[in-house]
Amino acid sequence: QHDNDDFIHGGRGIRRRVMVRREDTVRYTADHNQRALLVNTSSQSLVTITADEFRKNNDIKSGNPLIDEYGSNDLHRTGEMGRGVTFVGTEKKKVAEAIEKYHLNVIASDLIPLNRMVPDSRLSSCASRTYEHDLPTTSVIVPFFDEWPSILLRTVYSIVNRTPRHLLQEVILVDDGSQMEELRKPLSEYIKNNFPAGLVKLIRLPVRTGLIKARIQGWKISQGQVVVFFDSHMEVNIDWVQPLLTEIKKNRKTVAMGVLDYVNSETFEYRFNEGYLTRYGFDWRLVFFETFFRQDQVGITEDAPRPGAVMVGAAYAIDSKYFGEIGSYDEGMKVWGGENLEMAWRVWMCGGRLIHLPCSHLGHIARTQPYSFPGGRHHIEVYNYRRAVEVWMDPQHKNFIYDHFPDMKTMDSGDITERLKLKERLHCKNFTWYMENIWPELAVFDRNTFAWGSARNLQDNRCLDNHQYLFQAPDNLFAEECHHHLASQGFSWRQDKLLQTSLQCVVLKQMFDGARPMLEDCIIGPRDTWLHEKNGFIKHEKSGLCLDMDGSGPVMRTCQPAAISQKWQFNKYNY
Ligand code: UD2
Ligand code: MN
Repeated sequence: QHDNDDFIHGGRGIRRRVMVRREDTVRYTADHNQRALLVNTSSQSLVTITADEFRKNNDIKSGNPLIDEYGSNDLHRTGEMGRGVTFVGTEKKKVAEAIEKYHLNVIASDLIPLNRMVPDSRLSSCASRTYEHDLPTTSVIVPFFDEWPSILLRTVYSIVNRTPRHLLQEVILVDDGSQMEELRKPLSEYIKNNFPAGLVKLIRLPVRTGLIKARIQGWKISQGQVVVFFDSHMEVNIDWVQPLLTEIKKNRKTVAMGVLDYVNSETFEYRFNEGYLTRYGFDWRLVFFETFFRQDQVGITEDAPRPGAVMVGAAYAIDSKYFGEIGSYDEGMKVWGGENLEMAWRVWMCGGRLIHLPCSHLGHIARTQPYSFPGGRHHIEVYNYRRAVEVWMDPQHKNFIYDHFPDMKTMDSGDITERLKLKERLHCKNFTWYMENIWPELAVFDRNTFAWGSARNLQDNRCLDNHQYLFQAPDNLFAEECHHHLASQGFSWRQDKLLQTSLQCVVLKQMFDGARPMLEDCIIGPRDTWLHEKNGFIKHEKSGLCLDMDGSGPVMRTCQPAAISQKWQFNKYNY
């Protein structure tokens, strides 16, 4: 009964969402591009209306007046309350063309009020929270490149209408050298005619510099005590800013993140995961993904702040002066990508904190990038990643990264001496500290381990493989021809006797001859321990069964000392 519409697209381009599973809570699957999709979402119902009805309801041309913070009182308008729109008949073809061209449905956007209200997506306990009146003033900085006008303006309306006016210093739109004709003159005129004088500012950069530099330009002219960075296709929820500002007021060295909801790129339906909060993680491929919070990270109440490991990129607030002190962004990074990892590592390692605020919600349209990446997307991403990796990681971690990006090790990624000086000046901790304290979920293959690298079966010569968590059967442990790349074949036999691959541990759910070993998060609960004899057995300690191999892959068998199929060799031994 679920068609694709019931899925939420991960949509950070090629950076797939993979995940660490929490049993039976949220189920994940993947689309044909191996992009991970999240199932079990709550959804507002879609409205299907005809083209004529669309036109009748379309109030965009009459201009939307500013309204109070709870949105329009006409809840029947097209797309009101975060409802999506779908198309019938001849409209469908036009819509398909628009999506092809803009990677999202600009026709739908034009039909939905700029000032629509969205459903309250917060935990129910958030609704009754009250916040101090006296909080830091805020500048919201929105860089954009060729963003469709109604989408950009809906972002602005939502900020203006749903941020307490005494806290909103300004909204700064930074046009990063857009080429789109539709964004020229009408935009500045629209702003002048529709928003309170001086509240919404527009600066235009003469050439495209990428979102990282564009954010810095916006920050430089901002006057608020706090800055918040936005994408140009977002819609904020009720009381989104107060939780962030409250935490910054308590501790100025705070990066405060809201929870991202999803605005569907084809229907513009506003969706959210009821009661489910997302944390973010990364692995040695620098794939950025959604995961869950550990039990020890959940506060006294469910809606209390929770520590984060890395950040999604936009939708966070930071004290403006502190942003400068910790080195804003690496201005050597180009276009898009990597700055979110770099900033999170830096903030944690240099004495700050990165937290999630469950009561701050913001909707974001996920879509693939509609713009070009000079030199190619892969090149830009690897370039930015290399800058971050070279500055912040220790040699041992860098090697895990290079193992996945062979072109990165020798590539020229510009001068990083200023960033290294910054690290020195701020007396930052090292990456080993970060891994042990902030992101222990990810295996540091060669730390506190007896054996690591690939694990090869001496009989059939295949290696244990995690399939890079590509969701075919996410819990399974596989065997594949050995290529020894850590991302899929990196396994460690740890000093605490756990058998771990990148993000998970090998466990046995049932203990009988013929049982299949599985992968599960290491960090939750007591995990199975294993014994290993150099170039010999890998034995499940509790059951006494030995890891063997058959046609379908790894399997548990009664130990037989003579069986070659029960002999395993790691490619690196520390003893
Ligand atoms: C995610 C983040 C984004 C940023 C990015 C990695 C969220 C919701 N989004 O990207 O904030 O951290 O990962 O870098 O966390 N833009 C420019 N100039 C350019 C390219 C983009 O101004 O040359 C603008 C663009 O119009 C948009 C913003 O930068 O408003 C982010 O770009 P995106 O929406 O394509 O990135 P997204 O959501 O995949
Ligand atoms: Mn975006």
